[in-house]
Amino acid sequence: AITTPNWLEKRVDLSPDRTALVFKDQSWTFQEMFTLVQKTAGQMTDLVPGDCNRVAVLLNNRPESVWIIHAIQQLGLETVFLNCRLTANELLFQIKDSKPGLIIYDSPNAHTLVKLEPSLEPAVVSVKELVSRPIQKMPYKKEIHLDDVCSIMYTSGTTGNPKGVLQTYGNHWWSASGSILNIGLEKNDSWLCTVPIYHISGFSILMRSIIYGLPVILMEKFDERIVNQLLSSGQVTIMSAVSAMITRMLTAQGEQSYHPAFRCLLAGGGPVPKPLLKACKDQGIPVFQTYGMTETSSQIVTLSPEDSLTKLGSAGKPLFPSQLKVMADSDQEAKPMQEGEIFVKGPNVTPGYLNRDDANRISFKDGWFSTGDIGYKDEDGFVYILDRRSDLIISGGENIYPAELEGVLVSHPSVEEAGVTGIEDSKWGSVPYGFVVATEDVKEEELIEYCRQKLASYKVPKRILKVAELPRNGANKLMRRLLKDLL
Ligand code: S0N
Ligand code: AMP
Ligand code: MG
Ligand code: MG
Ligand code: MG
Repeated sequence: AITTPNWLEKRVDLSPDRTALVFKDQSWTFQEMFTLVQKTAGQMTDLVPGDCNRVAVLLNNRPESVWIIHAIQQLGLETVFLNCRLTANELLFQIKDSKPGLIIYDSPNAHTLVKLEPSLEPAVVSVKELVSRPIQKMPYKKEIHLDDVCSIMYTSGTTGNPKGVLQTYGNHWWSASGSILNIGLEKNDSWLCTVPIYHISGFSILMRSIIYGLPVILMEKFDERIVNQLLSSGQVTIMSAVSAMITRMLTAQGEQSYHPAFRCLLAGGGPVPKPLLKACKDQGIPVFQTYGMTETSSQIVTLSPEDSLTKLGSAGKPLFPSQLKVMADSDQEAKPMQEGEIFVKGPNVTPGYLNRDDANRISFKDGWFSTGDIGYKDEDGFVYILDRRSDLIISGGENIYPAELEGVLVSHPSVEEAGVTGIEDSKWGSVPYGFVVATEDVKEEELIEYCRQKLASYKVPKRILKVAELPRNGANKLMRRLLKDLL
């Protein structure tokens, strides 16, 4: 395995006085950050049992969260990122599956942890408790092996339990390299992070910051007015966003243009509608569509600056040195303009899922990762993403799996059968609607409330409609795509 020096230490050696992080009106240099990270590591080290190499975090986008995530890396441990929007029940499986030796949470997420704690084995510590603990001498990592796992993020499948995606240091290194070889690095660059750090969209910004020596402007909560101020002030040059954010930014901004220093709006995490891209283009906003996923440690295909105007609608070409192919069927590559399933290969692609031999066998074919997404390449090799093969619903950048919601609906005593599908939505892109065959006169509100008890609120169906029967094929399989016709 390739060995490199400890990345944060290396960064501090190269550019100690550059700004590493900005949060509201506070900022920290890489040297200041390193001091806080080492202190945090010293406060954490004796909490993690010696036979355990993982720490799970349930943390909002805050400065202390950044120190903690780097401290975990300094100790040579793996970080399991827990999605702060999930309910305690939804998180339980991920914790049991990844078996962390310690869970760290911050005050905005205490309400979830309180419900979890009785059923948890690992030690749990709040950020408040952690920062007042004594500082121990700690065995920090002098070197990093690129094959070592750095982070684990859970993603669900069409059926079955969520899967922990392993992201190695090498995956992050190559992802950061591919990104910068495309958009370049300029002296005044800074990257706005208002996407959650528990998603790879956000965490990848923290890793790029260390690798490039670039300041991150961190926001705890997305607020289009504050974002627009930052983009108009010249303080931010690059931003990662999902469509739902961009729509809100445009609405709040009106005709006003952003500062010319703002040079890259990376738009991904789900479909980026062409009218939205067009609106950005018309306002002179430098939008770059990107296609990437947890399994590729963020972007794997991104439009390049020179093609951003001529290839509007395309996600671009695979970043250096990654590859992408479209398969028309299991052994036939698609011709230009012909759609098929997208496969990717490259050093930023995950080595696999945690504890999931079956899923790993199915997902990888001759070193190519099967994404489950449908798309095509045009005659010039530009990639267009059309759809998911599976029934995944992406709402505002969060994934929703119909099968999970159907399971919850059917568990209600009045519901006999349930089908869930995504319905187009101007705010979120797509939102789940439920269709149920119900035995008695149960009210829609009651079923929605029932879902609220069990599911993260972004997953709760916007409508739950009673129908006489669900569309099924000859084999009695639910035809989710026909559910729309029942509206
Ligand atoms: C869009 C966001 C900011 C909306 O959240 P907001 O406004 O903060 O809402 P809250 O105040 O928390 O809640 C209010 C009500 O809204 C509901 N709600 C919140 N989010 C959603 C949602 N997504 N869908 C539906 N409803 C939502 C709440 O539930 C609440 O409802 P009630 O009142 O009923 O309780 C927020 O959703 C957000 O941050 N989204 C982005 C998430 C994200 O980053 N996803 C990307 C995941 N994918 C990847 O990481 C791979 C791609 C990638 O890396 C990438 C992506 C983009 C750009 C670049 C890259 C890259 O490759 O580098
Ligand atoms: P996640 O599963 O949260 O890692 O998000 C990755 C998924 O988001 C991909 O597998 C795609 O289905 C979807 N996605 C990401 N980028 C795009 C894009 N530019 N256009 C359409 N879908 C996208
Ligand atoms: Mg919130
Ligand atoms: Mg997701
Ligand atoms: Mg039932």
